[in-house]
Amino acid sequence: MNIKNNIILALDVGSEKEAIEICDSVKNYVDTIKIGYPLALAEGLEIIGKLKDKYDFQIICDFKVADIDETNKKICNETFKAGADAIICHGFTGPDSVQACLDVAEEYEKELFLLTEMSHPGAKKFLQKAADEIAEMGVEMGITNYVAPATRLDRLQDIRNIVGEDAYIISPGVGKQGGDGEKTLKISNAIIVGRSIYESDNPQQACEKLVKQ
Ligand code: OMP
Repeated sequence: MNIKNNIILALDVGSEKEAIEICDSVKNYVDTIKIGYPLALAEGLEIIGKLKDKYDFQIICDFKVADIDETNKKICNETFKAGADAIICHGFTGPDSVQACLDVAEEYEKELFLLTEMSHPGAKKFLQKAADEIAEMGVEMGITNYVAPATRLDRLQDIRNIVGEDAYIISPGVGKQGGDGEKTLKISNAIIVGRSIYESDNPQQACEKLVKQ
């Protein structure tokens, strides 16, 4: 994926109105938006098409798909049918579940991001122990896009070492979760930023700061 300024806006707002306000103010800085459950549950999957039509953004759907293969297929199918350019799936569910997502992404000629280790403190309890193996599984499956944390640069580097320099890593956790954008971008290809932009009194300035770092 080619992402403007290497910044993905996590648009975790609760209504179309708020989404439009933020998108209007940052559209010169970002061209890739991540939509997750908050906005999709509030406004329905139609929000994907609406934002794509209005702004020509690339849309990554963060549904952290984590079910059995047959259900994952259905989730991915609905998401790509609604116009998403990419979907994020969990890796802890194992290869059959992830392969189902990969198959549907390929069918639509869209992209899949495999989530390895999460960025929040709770990820240390269970997920961190499996994260290297999840990344290794991704490599074995031929996956080239990954999500890995900006909040633990040592772990981000470990995951980079496993997936290789040619893989595309996007990293959440910059700003409100404590991660540093500049340091993260030395290892990752793009950062995912939500609240530091959409909760800011001046979202444009928040983007400018991230671009200049
Ligand atoms: P802020 O913390 O507000 O910048 O938002 C971070 C965004 O990244 C949210 O949409 C989270 O759901 C998402 N995220 C994480 O914060 N940590 C992860 O490990 C994975 C994700 C994600 O998959 O995008």
